[in-house]
Amino acid sequence: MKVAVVGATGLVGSEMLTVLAARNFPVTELIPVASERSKGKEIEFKGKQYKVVTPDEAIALKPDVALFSAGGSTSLEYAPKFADSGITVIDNSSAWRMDPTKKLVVPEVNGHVLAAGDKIIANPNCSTIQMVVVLKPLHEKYIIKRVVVSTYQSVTGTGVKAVKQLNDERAGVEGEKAYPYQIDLNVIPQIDVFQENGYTKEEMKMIKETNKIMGDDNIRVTATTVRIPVIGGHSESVNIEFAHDFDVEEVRALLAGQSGVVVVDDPAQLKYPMPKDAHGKDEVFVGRIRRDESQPKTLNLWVVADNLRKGAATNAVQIAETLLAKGLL
Ligand code: A2P
Ligand code: 11C
Repeated sequence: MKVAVVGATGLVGSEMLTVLAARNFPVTELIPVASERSKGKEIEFKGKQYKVVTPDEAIALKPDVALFSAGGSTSLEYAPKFADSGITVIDNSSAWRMDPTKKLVVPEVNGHVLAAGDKIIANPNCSTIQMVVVLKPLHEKYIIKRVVVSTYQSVTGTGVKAVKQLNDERAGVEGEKAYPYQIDLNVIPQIDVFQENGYTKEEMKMIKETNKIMGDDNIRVTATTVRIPVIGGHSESVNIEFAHDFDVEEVRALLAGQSGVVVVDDPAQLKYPMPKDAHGKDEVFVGRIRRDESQPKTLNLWVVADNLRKGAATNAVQIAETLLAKGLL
């Protein structure tokens, strides 16, 4: 496979290169793509050096598949141009996710929807991905009525500038700000811009994308998304109300059997998922599995994943792997 990574010099793009190599995706030729600013820069992949090209140059090189993580406007402009040239695009931006003609895919949850003719496939938002992987086996068994989620999100979700802001603040150095407030020693209850209904765009993504990926608009979701001074992964407190009652041990077994999920749940040994441990891993970690004693048929969970891995790069590469396995690439 000739593989282009659009945004190869960015945080998610470079993680895509790591994941393509680590998972041994059959890359015969890599085409690293970034803006005009980075043209000619050398990128190493599996011990070989590749020169960064612009998106227009990449189209002319005719890759089989292009993984995009270069922001919404680059995707809006270039994904259709790539697709029109016969190149399959897997897009990590929010540009195409809610387009009814585009698939929004988490392979463990709805990989089956991928079909011939899908030329632009959307990769969901990081905080949505890690939640739906956990919801899937529970919905199949008990039918989810409502989800209340609160997130604790890593600064890596914002990009290089935010990681630098946190590091600068820790070092007492003045620098460029990615957030409207100090993030070190603080918590900011705003991720992305506010919408007319008082929710942030990140919160609305979690709501709408969950319904689309799960293929069920009857699941009611409400979210509060929060930025915390952490690098390494997003954490979520997830409260789930079911139509049918459950047994906690059975829930634990269902989650342990779900592909892509690792249960870390042993309060006696102080074992629970933390972003420090999830950092650099491809799986979603779940713990603090317990009944919500305030109302019937309701469960509490704590879900952690590396937002640059399963939340972005890993999921995109898994979509490519699924296409390949189905003979669609
Ligand atoms: P560049 O490094 O040349 O600016 P991050 O999300 O970490 O900020 O990274 C964004 C990525 O998207 C970078 O690789 C960046 O390349 C790339 N990018 C930004 N604008 C464009 C563009 N117009 N065309 C191609 N790549 C772009
Ligand atoms: C964050 N979830 O942590 C965001 C980053 O729609 O892909 C990813 C934004 C997106 O800030």
